[in-house]
Amino acid sequence: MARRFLWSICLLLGLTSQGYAEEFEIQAVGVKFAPMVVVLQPGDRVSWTNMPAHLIETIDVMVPEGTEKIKTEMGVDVSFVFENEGVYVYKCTPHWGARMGGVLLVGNPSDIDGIIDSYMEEIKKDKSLLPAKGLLKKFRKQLQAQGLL
Ligand SMILES: [Cu+2]
Repeated sequence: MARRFLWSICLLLGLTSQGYAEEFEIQAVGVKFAPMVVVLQPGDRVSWTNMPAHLIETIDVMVPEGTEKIKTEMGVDVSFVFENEGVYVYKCTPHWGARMGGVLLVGNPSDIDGIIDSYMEEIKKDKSLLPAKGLLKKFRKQLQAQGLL
């Protein structure tokens, strides 16, 4: 009887934690996104606020395979749910020269280090991606600090 009771509790907890999606907010502050790095789980939502002169555009070669492109209109607060596990790099296109962008880690993809390395390789092939270098370096450092790498 006691065992069955415990089992029901576990089942209940398992179900509720699975159905719970979190929400994260990123604010545009000057020509930076804060926080610049967000770690989330598949199904979680990310909102970008305080976007009067900004937009979000994912970088084609720096998102998980099969991910739909995001490109928002200038000056609009937006929010998206991320389902595909992996590392997403995005930019504010008009402020890309000032390195305005950010990185999302969704879920727990295998070989995060390898993903970062492959994105760094893309930068060597395409100079317009150069601002992503600093973002990826900070991303790697933060994951190391959090014990995720
Ligand atoms: Cu901007």
